[in-house]
Amino acid sequence: MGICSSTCKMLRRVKYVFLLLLTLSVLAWFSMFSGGSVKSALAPSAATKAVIKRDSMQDEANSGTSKVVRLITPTPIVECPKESPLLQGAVRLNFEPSLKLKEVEVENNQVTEGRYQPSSCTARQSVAILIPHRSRERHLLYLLYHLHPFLQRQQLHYAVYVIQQAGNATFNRAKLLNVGYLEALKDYRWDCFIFHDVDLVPENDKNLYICDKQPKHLVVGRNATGYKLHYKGYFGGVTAMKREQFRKVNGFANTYWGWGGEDDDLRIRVELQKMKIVRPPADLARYTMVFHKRDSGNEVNKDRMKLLRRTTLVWRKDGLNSCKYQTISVDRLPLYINVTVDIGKP
Ligand code: UD2
Ligand code: MN
Repeated sequence: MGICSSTCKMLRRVKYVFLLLLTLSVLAWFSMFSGGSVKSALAPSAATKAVIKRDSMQDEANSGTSKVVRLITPTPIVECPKESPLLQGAVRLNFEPSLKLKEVEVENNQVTEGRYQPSSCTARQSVAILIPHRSRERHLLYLLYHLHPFLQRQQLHYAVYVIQQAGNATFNRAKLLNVGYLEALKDYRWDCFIFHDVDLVPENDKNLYICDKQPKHLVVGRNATGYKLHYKGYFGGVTAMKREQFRKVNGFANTYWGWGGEDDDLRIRVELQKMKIVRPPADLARYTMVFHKRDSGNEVNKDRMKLLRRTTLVWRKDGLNSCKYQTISVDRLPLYINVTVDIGKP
């Protein structure tokens, strides 16, 4: 009995130890299980993954043929107000000779690959800024310096495209802008396009870079012309057209090589479609044009008057639908998308 009782005691102790171990292992299992569920709450759930995938597919679908799939930050639900509270009106422009690209990049660190969208609200329009360019680096720097904060104060979703004409053949502003339109649509289904000279800096941020029901001419006046409209029907410098408006007129003519005429040609196209050019009030639509001489390779186009007389006959076959070019490179730089292109020669 004495022996039995000590054996029974030992057996009981073993039982307790066993029970304790069992409890501990159950607790361990439980904690592992709940740890897993915390992790899974942080990781995208199947539903979230589906949303992300749909967003990126949407982005890809919008981007036409583009292979680049980017996850853009989720768009806030609230639409931005009609008038941005960030506007300042007339702004002081600054053309500091020592300005460096790096400084402009640092000041605009919310711009990624030339693109920006407000974080607190959904922009009312998505706008592509198209800048035709060759060998005007200084002008481009001043424009980027002023334009990025200007567009951000207007609470726009936007991207800046610089379309560089490769080679030394005669410059063709209009064809470069057609290329810009076609290339930008490969990235995103922009609502509105701003065709923008590199040397024109807007002086008032109430001159809105959005498209209206009618094509809009944004440069009523500039310093060089005493801020007066150049001539009736003038449609040069900076213009805004909706995606559909520009497609309807078949874009710019591709056949204007050298200086002049291409802007008047676009006005004729617009009028042929019974559209009417609108302008913001003169006190807002003011620009400073950085001083320059006529560039070599952009001599006056002596044929421009002759070409303008044919616009009515040829606009259907000379334009976006006949724009042939070879893209040399598309570089997504911090502050703009640089499209270098071979557009041929006259
Ligand atoms: C006027 C128009 C411009 C256009 C041009 C005739 C205004 C304010 N602007 O500009 O829109 O109709 O006449 O073609 O009325 N460029 C280069 N590199 C070159 C040559 C031109 O980048 O070598 C680009 C640049 O964006 C420049 C634009 O083409 O701003 C127009 O050329 P411009 O500035 O020499 O002509 P401008 O000031 O007479
Ligand atoms: Mn100019």
